[in-house]
Amino acid sequence: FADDGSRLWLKYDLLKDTQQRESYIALTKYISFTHDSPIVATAANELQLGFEGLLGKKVSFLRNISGKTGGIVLEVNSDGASVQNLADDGFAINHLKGNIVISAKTPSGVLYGAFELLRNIQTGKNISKIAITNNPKVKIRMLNHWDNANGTVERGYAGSSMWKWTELPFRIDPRYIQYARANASIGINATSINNVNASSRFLTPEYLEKIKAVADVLRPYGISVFISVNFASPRTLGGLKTSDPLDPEVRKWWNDKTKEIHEYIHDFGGFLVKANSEGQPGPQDYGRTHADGANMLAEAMRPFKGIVIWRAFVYKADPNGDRFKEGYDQFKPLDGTFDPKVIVQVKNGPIDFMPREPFHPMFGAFPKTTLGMEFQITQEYLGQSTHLTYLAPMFKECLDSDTYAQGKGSTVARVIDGSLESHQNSLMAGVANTGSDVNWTAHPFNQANWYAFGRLAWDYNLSSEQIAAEWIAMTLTKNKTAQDKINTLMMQSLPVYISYTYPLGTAHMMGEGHHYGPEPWLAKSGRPDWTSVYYHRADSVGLGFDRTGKVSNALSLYKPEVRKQWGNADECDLNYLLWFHHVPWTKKLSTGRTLWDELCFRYYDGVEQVRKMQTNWESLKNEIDTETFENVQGRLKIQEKEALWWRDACVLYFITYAKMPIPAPLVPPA
Ligand code: GCW
Repeated sequence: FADDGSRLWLKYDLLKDTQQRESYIALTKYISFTHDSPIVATAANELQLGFEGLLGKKVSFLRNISGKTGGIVLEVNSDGASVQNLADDGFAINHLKGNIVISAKTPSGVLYGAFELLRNIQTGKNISKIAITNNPKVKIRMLNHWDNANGTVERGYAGSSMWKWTELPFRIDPRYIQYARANASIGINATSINNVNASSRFLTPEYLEKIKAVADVLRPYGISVFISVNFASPRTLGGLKTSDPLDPEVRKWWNDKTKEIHEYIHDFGGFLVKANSEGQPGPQDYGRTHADGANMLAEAMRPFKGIVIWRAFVYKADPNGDRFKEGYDQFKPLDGTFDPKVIVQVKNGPIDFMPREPFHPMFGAFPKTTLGMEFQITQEYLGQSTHLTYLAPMFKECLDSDTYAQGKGSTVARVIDGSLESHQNSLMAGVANTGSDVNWTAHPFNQANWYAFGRLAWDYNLSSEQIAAEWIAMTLTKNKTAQDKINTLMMQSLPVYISYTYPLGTAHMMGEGHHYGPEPWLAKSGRPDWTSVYYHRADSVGLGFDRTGKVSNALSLYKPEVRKQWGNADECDLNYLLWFHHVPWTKKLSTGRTLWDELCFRYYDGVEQVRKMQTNWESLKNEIDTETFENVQGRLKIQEKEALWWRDACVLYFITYAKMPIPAPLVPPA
């Protein structure tokens, strides 16, 4: 039986080790719960489904355990010591009076606990003495879909949209339920279902009815629905003359619309807004600020529990400016003016989801604003669906970065979880990589990035290796040696990708528009800041964008400790070097090579490493089901071809400036 990947990491195949199976069977004789809530029912059903698959037996539900032992008990809201230290979505799993008790303050906590217990069994842990207390670090753990009404997905590489707008609300695609299960299993509790380049159509009664149908499916899995809105909707949809956020008619329109939405979806999550960015309408069209726009929507949301998520991804077409500074500059004067219901959602880096960016300078610089994180799970600049690139290390590199906002240890993670500046709310969003492909993400390994995003949003202290280990054990193989090999492969994949695409802190040199493949020579585009030459600044002297003051003073946006870390070309981490310095081709780097030689070395080494990844994958042939094995094998061939493409395009382009030969050891003699 070939595995088509559709079950993601929730495979629940029968455990082959009989002894291990018996030990679990002895502890799962029944599932008991008394709390009447759809979410607790979801938890119980999921446990039943999991046990049936993994242990090969149907476990029944019990209302009253009356002294029985050896089962699973689901408890909500008990005053017991076990829930005292729990946050709303947190859970405790303990062996109490002969039963495994999952307790939580809320039904969702029980659901997350149930998935944790299943994960323990799926990964072969001993649960006989289980004792876990677990709270999420971030409150809103969210996917952002860039899905359009016509079924396309912006930057989607796994088929068309998973939302079947033409079928809704009448037909519910069973995949919505699989999607909800997968998300709940990793703690994701919110989703915005349409593209931030938003069509007003999503606010029409026709679409609200469809969105309601989706919300009804997701609710029992603890997932709330958000809508991305088009800021000009009062004009385009409501027929008003303006969408000026200070206009009373406009405000009334949003108030009424927000009420109307709640008639369909009583627990509506809120709005997500891209405004005055890349041609989208916004408050600046009327001389107003981002805060004016966001606060207007927050006011409309006041009677309800929902919130407003306002994106900080803004920049203007200025050939002499530095896009690096735009979000910071436009939002900095507004710190302290946003309504408490507003979260400003900031991309991890200042440019745009490049394979490696320094953390966004807004983190740590906005003490009076709740900042949310926006990661991109879909791999727009990271090999799309053909390159194997495991993203957990990238997410973590950003979260672990120290902003020094309040001295050492002021990490980006602590800005995001609200602990550094005492914010009540917190948000981590990931741009989804899901599509209509049978296996959801096209590249089987891209599933791991969805998985890793959810796990890190729940707990950013988990290591990339641990997350990979969980995913591999649940998804690919139970063979320990094979698991370790795959883990190594995943852990090296991001540095390898960066080597043959964007080494040494280069950025934004991809093909125009589609963003697939290299185009470092791109010098003319619709906008100066969409070209490659704007970013790499190659000339006869050297390579890189000086942001230490000569060309741009962007480095000054960071705290002194951070400036110190990156400000001196002799000491700057080579991974960030060309983000901040224009380095002469002939300069000796800490590796002992000149910049030119080092650049060539990394491009060439990247290709070699892909070849090693191929060989390593080949050695796993007998451990992985054929369909997945061949799927990855084929994609690795594309990856090798395209690594060569990146290498040759970039090296042969930069050689025209460096005017030096490719170092001899890299090129075999003719
Ligand atoms: O990364 C860029 C993408 C756009 C995207 C934009 C954004 C949704 O190329 O496709 O638009 O970012 O984040 O708004």
